[in-house]
Amino acid sequence: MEEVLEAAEKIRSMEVRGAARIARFAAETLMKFAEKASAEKFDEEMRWAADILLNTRPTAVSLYNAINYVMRYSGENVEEKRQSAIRRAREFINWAETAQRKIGEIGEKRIKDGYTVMTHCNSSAALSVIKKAHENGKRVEVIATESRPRWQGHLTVKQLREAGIEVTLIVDSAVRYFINEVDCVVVGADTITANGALINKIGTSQIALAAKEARVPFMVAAETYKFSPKTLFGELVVIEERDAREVAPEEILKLGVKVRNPAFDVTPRDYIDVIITEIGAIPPEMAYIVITERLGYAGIEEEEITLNSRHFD
Ligand code: RUB
Repeated sequence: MEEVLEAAEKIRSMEVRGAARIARFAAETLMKFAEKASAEKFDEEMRWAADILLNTRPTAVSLYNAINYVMRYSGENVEEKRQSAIRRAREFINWAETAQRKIGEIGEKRIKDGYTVMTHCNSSAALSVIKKAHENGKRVEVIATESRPRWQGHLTVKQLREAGIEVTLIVDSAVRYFINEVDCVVVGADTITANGALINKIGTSQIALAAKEARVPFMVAAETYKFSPKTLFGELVVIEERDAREVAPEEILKLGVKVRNPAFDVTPRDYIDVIITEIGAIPPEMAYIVITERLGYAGIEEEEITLNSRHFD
């Protein structure tokens, strides 16, 4: 139980961050927990662990989808259930890894030799696209935003340099200044709603706006487990607001200044040219179909969207 609490703290404190990594980490944590959970109260203990993990960060639906996938374990007795949960966790991790590779292969076709690509925050799916283009011998340069207040852009520039890719770091507010030097934008996703809107790191929607004005294609790299079943029934995605101290020092806070620190924002589908998923490059208008057909939520009632319901078949 201690390990689940520690894992939850790692997600909350952002030691483990990024929608894909959070999802895989939650599946791994549940897998290890399932190995040790008691025979007497297996279901109860698994639900406890799932709840703890779920209540860490509210915005990325990947966390919900990963936990839901594992919690659909089944079996005639506890040992069968245990093995089923372990197997399902492995399946999810495998899905996540395969999807990211596939996204790279599909997305790289949109990047031509000599392109300058802008990216925001630190998305493993977006970087998979850029790195694949580079691996395939295309000359690619990247303009990466700092992504304040948590500086995920620093991770991005390090990872790109490790891959041997040319990169320029800019402040978030310089996006419009540089947008005319850019051939396309590639960002990741925390959640994609049923109507094709993107929820991603704060600042993403401003980049989309600048890109549209400059007629620069705006691409999203997102595994299908980033699509949100709950939004089928009109549920709004909760945007996480983090501690004011991430943004302002104590000397400012003590003046009584109100500080808001939303971690994500919403980009409407009209600003998105294409979503690169592991099942293909799709228009945002297809989000509903991805949720119903690919994730298996067709014909499901709102009250059935709970952790233990039967999805993903
Ligand atoms: C991370 C973020 C990333 C998406 C996609 O936010 O917004 O763009 O999660 O990343 P945070 P990936 O740092 O607050 O978790 O493609 O790796 O899933």
